[in-house]
Amino acid sequence: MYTLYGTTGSGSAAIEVALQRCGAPFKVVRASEWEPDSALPELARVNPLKQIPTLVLGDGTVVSESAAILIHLGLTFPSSGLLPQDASRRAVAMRGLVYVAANCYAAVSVSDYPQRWCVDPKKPITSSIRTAARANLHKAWDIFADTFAASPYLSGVELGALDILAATVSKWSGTRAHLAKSRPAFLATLLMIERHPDVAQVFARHWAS
Ligand SMILES: N[C@@H](CCC(=O)N[C@@H](CS)C(=O)NCC(=O)O)C(=O)O
Repeated sequence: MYTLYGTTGSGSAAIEVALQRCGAPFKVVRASEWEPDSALPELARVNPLKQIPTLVLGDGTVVSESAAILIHLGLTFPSSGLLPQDASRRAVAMRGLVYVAANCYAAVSVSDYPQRWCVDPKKPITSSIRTAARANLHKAWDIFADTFAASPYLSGVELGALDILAATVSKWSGTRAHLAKSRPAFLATLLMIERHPDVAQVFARHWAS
């Protein structure tokens, strides 16, 4: 039994989709830095960064960092299709996962918490940092779209971890609106990923309209 720390509308959605693709039993513990009534102290004990998603394995091992969690699940459940079997394709998928985590997720975090990135957080400074973070984020997605080919999924013929993470992280900070103008074909790929039944079911809970 896995324990997943997360909450609605967060990156834990990606791990829920992945765990379901693996057929692995899990429970979700609602926790997030922005919900004081959640299991935040428990999350802080397992991940001092207090970030979600954080996954605790059956033996108590803690895995945080979305790319690491998805790679771990893909390697543990090879028949899930989370990672391609072919070594070169798998290397590209892992490159993509780390790319999204390092460049896109990180820029979302700066945009969400600009006050962490200046010693004297005043409104004009924080809003200037947020604007720059979003510009960097959108550029990182444009480069992602130009670098990672979809056929039809980013992971190949079937849905994989890279699709799930890209569809999740592109939900935030104006990314989809930007891609609608800059990379409409890539946005169509993200929307196709979202229509996959395993993704649609989880996303409907996380992003109820
Ligand atoms: N590097 C982490 C980033 C995770 C992250 O920033 N998660 C957000 C929620 S979607 C969070 O917990 N933010 C709270 C904080 O940074 O204090 C990953 O790739 O999983």
